[in-house]
Amino acid sequence: MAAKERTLIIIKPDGIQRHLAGEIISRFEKKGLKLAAAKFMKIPEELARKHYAVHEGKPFFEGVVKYLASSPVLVTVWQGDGVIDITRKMMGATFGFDAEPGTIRGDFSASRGYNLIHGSDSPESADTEIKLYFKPDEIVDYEFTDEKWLYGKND
Ligand code: IDP
Ligand code: MG
Repeated sequence: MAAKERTLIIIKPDGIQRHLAGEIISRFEKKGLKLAAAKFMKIPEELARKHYAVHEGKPFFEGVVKYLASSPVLVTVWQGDGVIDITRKMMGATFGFDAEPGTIRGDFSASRGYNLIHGSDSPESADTEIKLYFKPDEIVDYEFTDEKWLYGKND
């Protein structure tokens, strides 16, 4: 897996309103993932439509667009080996009531749609989604001083 693998993670409106942004960010930090960009914003409906374009035509499409645009969110980019798979596992299954305990959704959501967090599901969608929110020069590339302790030498 490329070390420069990146993913788009959004703390959704319910995550901000329920005061869970710090908790969620903290989990990714403690895992050793690297924050590469962050933007606190209210997503315009037009952008929410683009964000969820793959779901256009599905019964929940209009609802999820309105939800994403309903209140401010924290849009972030995280970087690291396998970051897409790692963050998807840490998020848990889509519906809060299905998600395993120990995952973000499993620990904090009992809802279908209001599930606190968005995370890209493939390198292709990460690339498309990151470009919706960030210019290339807004994504910061840097080294952790404890990189060798986080990732080991023999991996
Ligand atoms: P994901 O967020 O786990 O990748 P997707 O299938 O990509 O799940 O769906 C995008 C978002 O749309 C979900 O996170 C959830 O907020 C919402 N959503 C998905 N399916 C439903 C549904 O059946 N009812 C209501 N909202 C839904
Ligand atoms: Mg998805």
